[in-house]
Amino acid sequence: MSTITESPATVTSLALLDIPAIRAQFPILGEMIHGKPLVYLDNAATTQKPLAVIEAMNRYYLHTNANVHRGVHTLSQRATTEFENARRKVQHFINAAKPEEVIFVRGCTEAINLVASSYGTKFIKTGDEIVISYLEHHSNIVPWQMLCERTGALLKVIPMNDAGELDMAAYEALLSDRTKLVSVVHVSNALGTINPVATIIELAHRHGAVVLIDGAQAVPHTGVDVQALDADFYTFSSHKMYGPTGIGVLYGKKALLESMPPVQGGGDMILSVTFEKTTYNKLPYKLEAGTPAIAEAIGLGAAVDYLQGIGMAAIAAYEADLLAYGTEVLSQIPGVRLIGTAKEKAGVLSFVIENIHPHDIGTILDHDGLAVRAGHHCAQPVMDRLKVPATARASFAFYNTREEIDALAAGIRRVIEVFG
Ligand code: C6P
Repeated sequence: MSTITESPATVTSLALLDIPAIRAQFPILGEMIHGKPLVYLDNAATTQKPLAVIEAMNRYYLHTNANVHRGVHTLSQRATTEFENARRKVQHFINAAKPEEVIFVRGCTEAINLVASSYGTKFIKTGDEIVISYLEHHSNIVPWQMLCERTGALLKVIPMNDAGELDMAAYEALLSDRTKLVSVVHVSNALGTINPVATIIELAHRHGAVVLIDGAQAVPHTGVDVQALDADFYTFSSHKMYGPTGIGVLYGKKALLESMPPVQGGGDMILSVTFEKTTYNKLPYKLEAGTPAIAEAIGLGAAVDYLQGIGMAAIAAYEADLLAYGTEVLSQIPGVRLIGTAKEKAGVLSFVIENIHPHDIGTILDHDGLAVRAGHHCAQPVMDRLKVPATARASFAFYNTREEIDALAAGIRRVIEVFG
């Protein structure tokens, strides 16, 4: 088995994380799968949850459960305080200027759809242009196609090279005064490419376009500062950042969110209702109709605390080491081809093996306790562009280890043996 010579920087970053102690915080990592220890390498699909998150949600249901923003009784006030504290935790985590710039939604998909349905329907007109990229997840393609169908706007796509990097010259050439909105992924889920989002935003702003960044795969792995980026909208899901499913975040600059009409009407989003006229509540409630996901918001807040306790810089450095090690180890296996070789990458290794379908790779690896994802990863245009029907994908979290990458490599060698 190969090893990589460690640079002093790598050794320092590895020393920063106490991996056995971290792993002990994730009880599920002790599961046996088909009699083998679980090696969980499907973190881009969803991450596992630490005890801190599970216990925060349990505590809420055991001691606090009540509806928020509605009751004068003690439990309701407690629930409201914890819910709004979670919003503030998220605000500070991404450095939003104000808590009301954090809108709780069901997940990244709902956040993008909310911007397309609300902002898009109000401000995008026939002949306007929306720019996305080849690297997008379907949730950052389809809502814009639906908006274009409704409005007669045009969808333009930033091309990418064979390594999975966006063609920035082509991007600049696409921008014009017709460009009203740019929506680009921060980190590709299918390939791991880290896009130069600060530059993408700056160039779009020169043309007066508003920019949404899909941060689903960025927020769990690197520090994100929405003000430094000058992002207009930034979206992500709790379940990919060690929090529960069922909740995610739409960050938006206050002035933009204020300009947006609600797309759902109901409780909590109103100030007053008569049969003649309804007046809407202030932000963030205007865009959060109905009882929110209260326990989930509290769980997300606990995930933010947990991540900040470890430190995003240490997490990014440790995962960069895992990626470098994994890239080297998998590159040495004859017949394995890595898909997505951008210079700037996060912890994703997509690969194919000659003459073996990725679903077969995934199934055989599962027999060894190795959880990877196989398929098009909800990014079919990426697969089409790189001329592969699907890939197998290992995606890392800070609880993964070099030993687990060695286990993946051994599993891949067995797959190749089985298929002769
Ligand atoms: N990617 C993956 O295995 P939701 O489903 O709303 O939580 O997240 C959607 C989404 C949006 N953007 C990006 C970049 C994503 O990676 C995802 C979800 C998962 O890659 C499930 S398809």
